[in-house]
Amino acid sequence: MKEVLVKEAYRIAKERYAKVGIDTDKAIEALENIHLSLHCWQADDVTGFENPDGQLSGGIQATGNYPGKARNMEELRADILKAASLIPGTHRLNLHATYGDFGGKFVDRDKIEPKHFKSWIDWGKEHNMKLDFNSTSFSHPKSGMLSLANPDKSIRDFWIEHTKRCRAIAEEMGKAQSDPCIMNLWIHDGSKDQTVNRLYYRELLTDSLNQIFEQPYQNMKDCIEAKLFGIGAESYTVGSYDYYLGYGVKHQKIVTLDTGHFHLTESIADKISCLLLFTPEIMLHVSRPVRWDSDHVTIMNDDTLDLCKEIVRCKALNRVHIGLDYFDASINRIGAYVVGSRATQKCLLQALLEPIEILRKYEAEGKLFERLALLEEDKNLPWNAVYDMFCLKNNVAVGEDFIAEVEKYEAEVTSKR
Ligand code: RNT
Ligand code: ZN
Repeated sequence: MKEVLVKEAYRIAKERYAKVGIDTDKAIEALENIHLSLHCWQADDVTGFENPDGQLSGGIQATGNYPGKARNMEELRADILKAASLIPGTHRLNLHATYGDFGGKFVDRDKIEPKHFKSWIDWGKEHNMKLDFNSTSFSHPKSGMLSLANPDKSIRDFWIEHTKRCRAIAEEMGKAQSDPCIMNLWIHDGSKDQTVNRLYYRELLTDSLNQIFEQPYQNMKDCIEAKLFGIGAESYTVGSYDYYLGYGVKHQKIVTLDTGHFHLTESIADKISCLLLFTPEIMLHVSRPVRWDSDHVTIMNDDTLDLCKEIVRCKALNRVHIGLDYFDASINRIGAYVVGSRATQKCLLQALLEPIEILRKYEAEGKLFERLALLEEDKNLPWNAVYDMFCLKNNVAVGEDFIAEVEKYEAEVTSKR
């Protein structure tokens, strides 16, 4: 993209936004301070390094067999760095427990230790990427339909032990990066058909969580992720939204909102202000459900825009952690990373550029036509010139130029795998 054009368009946009009281330089600065948590699992379809031939279980599915998926840690790291080089700003990396550096040996989930993540910590430091973490209860012989809510004590204890160890690993990560590691806990527990024991499994999960969270930590934060249903677990999910909302409020834990984990007409944006009032912080898994929790690549649609606007309108950027969670195996995986991350940033930027003071003044004065009119005109303001400037400032390909870069990496690297 011609630099002079980007600069000229930005000059005009800056003036246009000034008319509605918005400083575009400040919006760029604010966007630079938002660090997305990039999900490591987009590069290899949630395979991990524990058992590269293992099947993905737990009611989630990566569909497609586009060539070039990362087959080992070196490839995964290279792909993540490539993707990050096309996403303006500095970002975090969200690791699952199955992505440890196990040195070619099988290390069972109840045996993982901080040492298995030492090379990730070093790598993160080297590349200016702070780490977040996730326990992994799926894709394992003991996963079944129930993990932390399993009536079989030995299985439940196995997963409790795993999750406790994950918290200890997250604590080490947080300490090493002098910034809390956000640890997400999602389990697939549920049942395909009707159960007559809804309360019982939830009691078991509560007991497991209480044991897991017994140990306090300073350098990690706990998140609990709710879900509506999974494939093969359509009739009942132990960790439903009502369940985790209750647990989160009672025990002051962070509730993770995955945008694919609700009824499709439910507004995730509307949940932000509620959680902010009753839970300490919020974790997001930004995704795109198409007809179900399909984990399509995030795009700049109304759902993502509404969500970002709510965060900014609530002045809650310092209390909301923004992670991505989608896995599309049917297109170039690095491209998918970049499209979803840039789309999220574009939504955040539009939120930061909203003439909120004028809108709120209209609302306070009962000028409802004016409020509606400005909301509509806001959609027409040249936010895209501001995003282009943001890319230019961060030395990242502007606009569609990144497509050629992804293609080049495909030709030179991923197509040879
Ligand atoms: C599954 C949840 C969960 C996973 C990752 C891999 O529905 O969204 O967050 O996608 O942990
Ligand atoms: Zn998720």
